[in-house]
Amino acid sequence: MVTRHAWITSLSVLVACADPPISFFDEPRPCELLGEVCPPAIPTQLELVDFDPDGRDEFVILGLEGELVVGNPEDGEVLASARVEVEWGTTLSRCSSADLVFQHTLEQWWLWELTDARIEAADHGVLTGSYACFDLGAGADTIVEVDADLLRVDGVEVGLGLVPPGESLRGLALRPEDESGQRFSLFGFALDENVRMARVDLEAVEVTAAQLWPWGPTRIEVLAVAGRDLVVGGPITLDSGELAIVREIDLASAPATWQVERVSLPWWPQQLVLAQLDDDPEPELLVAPLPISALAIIGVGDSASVQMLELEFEGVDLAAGDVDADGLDEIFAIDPREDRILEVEL
Ligand SMILES: [Ca+2]
Ligand SMILES: [Ca+2]
Ligand SMILES: [Ca+2]
Repeated sequence: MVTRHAWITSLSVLVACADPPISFFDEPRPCELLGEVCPPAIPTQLELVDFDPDGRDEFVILGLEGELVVGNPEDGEVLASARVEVEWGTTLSRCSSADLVFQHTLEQWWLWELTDARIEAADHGVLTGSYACFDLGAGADTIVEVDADLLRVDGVEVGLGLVPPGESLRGLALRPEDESGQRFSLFGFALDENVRMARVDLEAVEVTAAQLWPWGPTRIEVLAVAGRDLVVGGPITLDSGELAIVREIDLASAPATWQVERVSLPWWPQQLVLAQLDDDPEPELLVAPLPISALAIIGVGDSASVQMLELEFEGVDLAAGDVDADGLDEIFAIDPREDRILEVEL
């Protein structure tokens, strides 16, 4: 508690002197992150990135008061921190690159570069549609924006032909189709909760296939690309949910083809994280309800295998990363009752 009190005191001083929205601490500050109350005082978002590129992932924590902190999961040392703008609904997500995180509020977005012991704003803009950062296939992250039915990438604008006037695509996910960074499949959903798919060629400035897949009667909570597959999940009844694994998606053929495998769950899937938990190079899906009181580990392979876990705490914001450089990911969540980060023991 002494540590926490000291942190809050120094933070208040910092706020008073700082030029918002960004400020930095001069020196790393020791603190127990795992199992102890730690900075930020009230963590709300968690990601893992390899901040000092040694193969071990570090914690990136966003606090309720706008503290963005990189911490060492082993000893809790704070490696870098910045003050950022937050409001209700602010999210933080990891980009494909090892040292980038994407943050947005309801009105603005930032791309943060975590490098050279610093947190720096790499890009920044006003939020007008749906945004996310993706590796389009060329090995570098790009901000992809969908505003109404228009896709914008690096100054190129392409009409998608996916959503009715006045609507926009939500839950963006993307699958590169080659290594050019120019051709990819784009997935999302609109107000009617049907999955939209499009094959985009930035070089030709064209969409060669725009498809709709009727997901089901209830709303979509999670949507992500896992390897070559699309994963969609949401509630089915008041106390059950479903995950659909959409395989062999071929948007280049006419008509486009795909296959759907459905996995039933005893709760609504509201958190979806990709992780590497075994020797099989295919990613595993970590799926959880909110609060995170249970976890389904789903191997997508040729057919889905499901392992169900009950957790001893109710967490928020599931995240995974390899903190000990053994090639396998560890699983973490924020424990909001104790304002700490806990590891999910498998
Ligand atoms: Ca590292
Ligand atoms: Ca695997
Ligand atoms: Ca590991």
